[in-house]
Amino acid sequence: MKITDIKIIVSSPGRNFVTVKIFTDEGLTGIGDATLNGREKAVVAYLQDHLVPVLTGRDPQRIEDIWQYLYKGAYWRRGPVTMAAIGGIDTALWDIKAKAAGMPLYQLLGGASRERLMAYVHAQGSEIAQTVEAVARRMEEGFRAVRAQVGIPGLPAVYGTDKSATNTADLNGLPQEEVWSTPKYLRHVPKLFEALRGDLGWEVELLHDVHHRLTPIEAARLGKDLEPFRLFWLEDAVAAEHQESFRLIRQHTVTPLALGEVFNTVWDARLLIEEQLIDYIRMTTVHAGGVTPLRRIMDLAGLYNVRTACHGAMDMSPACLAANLHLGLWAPNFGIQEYSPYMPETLDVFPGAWTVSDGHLHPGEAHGHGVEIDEALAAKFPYERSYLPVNRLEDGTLWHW
Ligand code: GCO
Ligand code: MG
Repeated sequence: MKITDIKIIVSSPGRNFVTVKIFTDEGLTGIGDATLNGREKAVVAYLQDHLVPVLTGRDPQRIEDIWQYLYKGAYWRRGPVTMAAIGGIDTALWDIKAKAAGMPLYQLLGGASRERLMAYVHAQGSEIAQTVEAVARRMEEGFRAVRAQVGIPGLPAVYGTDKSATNTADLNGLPQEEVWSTPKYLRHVPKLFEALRGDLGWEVELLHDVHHRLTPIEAARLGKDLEPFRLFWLEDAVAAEHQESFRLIRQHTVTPLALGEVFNTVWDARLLIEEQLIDYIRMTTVHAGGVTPLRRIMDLAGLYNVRTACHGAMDMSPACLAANLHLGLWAPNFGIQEYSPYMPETLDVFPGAWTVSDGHLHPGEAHGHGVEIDEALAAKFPYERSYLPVNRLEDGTLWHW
């Protein structure tokens, strides 16, 4: 088999997606997600200028060699742009290999380790009562695990509490600016979880995303304050450049910790995994550089009691979610899968075999990863420039978003 053509498709059915589509001389095609939210065009250039030219004519079945060629062979390794580009190619190659084998991808990985994958969804409100109501609605929809975020008194909408606060541009087409106060946040969040447990009880798994904003000692304090409410996890408690920070946090709290959505290689997570400083690794197919490396990372994590929890926000396309679901169905150490329901136009452009029911996901039995792209429809949704917001403290200091 030979790669005859590779198309890089940029479309915006509800939000921007970069999709790699690989064509072969045997008529099989495969797709992979290469979306890097707010930096889409950089990945497109990396793919078009540097990867497509070296892949045409190669045997698409030699996935490992191609991955090594793109990673080691580039000399300049790692980084979100590089790894998202490689991730798009690698996912499309696994799609083709599984189609050629006549089986769903999870079978090729070693078969199912479970019947279905527990999902968690988001619930938010600007006030505690609203978030409690939103979590209750999610429970009624059948979800067993819900991430709860709440607005902070005295601050405008913060991360995770207002739909308009993600991936938009201000009136001048520039990133929106948010305002942050750690003391106000730390005072308020435990009250949310107290209310949630008081009103909704103990059956539901509750999660919370700090979105990188605390220092290690602040994160340790929050973890302690939340202990009575038995969270499923506390996510991205600090900016993770210092993996060592988690030694301190870990010593002080038994609240489980999740991390890794911004990681792009195993080297970002090695110490965290080997020292068992986290409970869940949140790396996802596209940003980890594809199925090839993520499978290895999941296996390494399994050796150290760390479970999987692939990042599944809606800014990664259904092709990424599908690959995550195949990996999750196989992984002996699967933990949970984030699920952020897609907009209808996204699902029209990316029809797929995966299903969601009763709070659980399944990748389906279609050959490959089971998601395709409707190219004609995709062409009707052209790219729209957008940014993730930036964040400042009340005195104007730039902070982690
Ligand atoms: C999550 C994430 C997202 C990210 C987004 C950035 O837990 O799902 O934190 O909300 O902010 O994916 O592009
Ligand atoms: Mg997150």
